[in-house]
Amino acid sequence: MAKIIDGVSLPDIPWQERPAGSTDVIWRYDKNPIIKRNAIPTSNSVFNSAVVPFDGRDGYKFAGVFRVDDKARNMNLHAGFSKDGINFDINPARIEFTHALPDLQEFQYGYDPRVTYFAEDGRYYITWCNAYGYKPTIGVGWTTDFLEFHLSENAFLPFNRNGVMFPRKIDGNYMMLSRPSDSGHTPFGDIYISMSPDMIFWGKHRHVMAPSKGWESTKIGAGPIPIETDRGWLIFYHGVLTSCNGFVYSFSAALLDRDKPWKVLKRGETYLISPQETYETVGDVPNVTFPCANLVDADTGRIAIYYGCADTCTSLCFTTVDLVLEYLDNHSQI
Ligand code: BMA
Repeated sequence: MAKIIDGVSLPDIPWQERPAGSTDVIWRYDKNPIIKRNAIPTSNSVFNSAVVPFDGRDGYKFAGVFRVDDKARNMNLHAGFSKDGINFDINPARIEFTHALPDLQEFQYGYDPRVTYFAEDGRYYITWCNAYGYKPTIGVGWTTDFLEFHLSENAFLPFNRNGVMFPRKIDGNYMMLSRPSDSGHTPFGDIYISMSPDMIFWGKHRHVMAPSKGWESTKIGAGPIPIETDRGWLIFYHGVLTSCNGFVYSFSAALLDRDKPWKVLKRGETYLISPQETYETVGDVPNVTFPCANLVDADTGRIAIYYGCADTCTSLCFTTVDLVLEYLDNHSQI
């Protein structure tokens, strides 16, 4: 098995064996979706959300930040907790960020959160698509307990989306993937990486990957927090194809260099999950599978991936570190 660097034993993450006879690299949980659109009374939809292991109070083992669009169709972030990583208690009230920094703007809207645990300072950093003057960029905040949330400065200028932090500093810098975009639904988009010495000032931007072909020919964006292995950073990323019926969001995997993660070592030739089940093809935005979080058990290499479906609900799928690396070894486009 590939070695997972700084991995944690997580025997209790959600898991199902690959169905007998299947050769899929990633397979779906058979009771998807795990979070329905009406999970709280005010929700229109709950999707594109981030879950992390959380050794918390009341027997909870997982916490998360959830994208909840309400029935007025405001996009908000809510905290939630779970004992099994499948059934979640989502707070009915949205996260209210406290902030001590001068001149920070009030929260306007937020969507597509990612959460990164940083062992170095014990903080869970949250990055999300944050409105700045009602224009999307990458917002940054942190918490230690999922009760009190602190707002920091936005990482970038508008327009930007899909901000995904690495779980440790590299060469003394915090690292974040992002996807510069436009004010609309963005018919283009490459993944870049930026560095910061202090989580305030971001620079040393490097290009990581451009859209490629077929399933990822329109735009790509980082997904869950990168998984560090002895072979490189394993990432899942979404790719978008423009069909005659609109965008189609699928996802695959890539391997980035451990020391210079803007260098792509391997990149999947095909999607590993595309919208095929009804809960993925039918919803507020049809044909979207959008991964935002992964849980990894360092002992077995099992990975549970949380992904949003059709901008409506949230689902789970499974793979292992070795299966994804084997796929990338045999089916890399570079
Ligand atoms: C993107 C974001 C995602 C969404 C996707 C498909 O621009 O808004 O949250 O899942 O479009 O609608």
